[in-house]
Amino acid sequence: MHKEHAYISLGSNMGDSQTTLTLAFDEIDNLPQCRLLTKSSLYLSSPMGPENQPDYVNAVCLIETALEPLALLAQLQDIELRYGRERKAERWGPRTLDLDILLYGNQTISTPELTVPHYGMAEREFVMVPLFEIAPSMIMPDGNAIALWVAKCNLDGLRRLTTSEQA
Ligand code: PH2
Ligand code: MG
Ligand code: MG
Repeated sequence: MHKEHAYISLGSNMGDSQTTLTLAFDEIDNLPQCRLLTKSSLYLSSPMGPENQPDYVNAVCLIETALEPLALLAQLQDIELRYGRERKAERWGPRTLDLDILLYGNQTISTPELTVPHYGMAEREFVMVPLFEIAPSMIMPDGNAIALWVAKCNLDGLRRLTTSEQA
């Protein structure tokens, strides 16, 4: 069975976000043909987009999977729905759980449903910092070291939750 490595971002700012993300790691590990290899710490993060919404809890994980990208996306969306996700028109609005595929092997995917590498990841400190935590020597799709991408991020609104703070 052919397996690929994929990086997934997790985010939540409605309900008990820390518990949701902790459970979501297990849900991902329990998906068919998926195994969770590494997870980052949880981070508290100021909202990107509309400011009148709660702070987010964000994290990133690495999985090994035999699912094709669109099948993986469907499974992640199924988890989102089971955790109360409602699709709203407002862009970047609050959500109980958001699971995005950041990278899938070294594939470039451009379909109406899915864009990989994730289009906004380079500018998002709440993605790049947890990714750097679990993959500090990764070479990014543009050929640069991940450390260079992180160095370009604004880290002001981001804080790693300490072990005693984590749910
Ligand atoms: N997700 C969004 C919009 N804004 N802001 C932070 N800090 N973290 C997120 O995960 C996030 C966001 C839509 O996906
Ligand atoms: Mg998202
Ligand atoms: Mg999403």
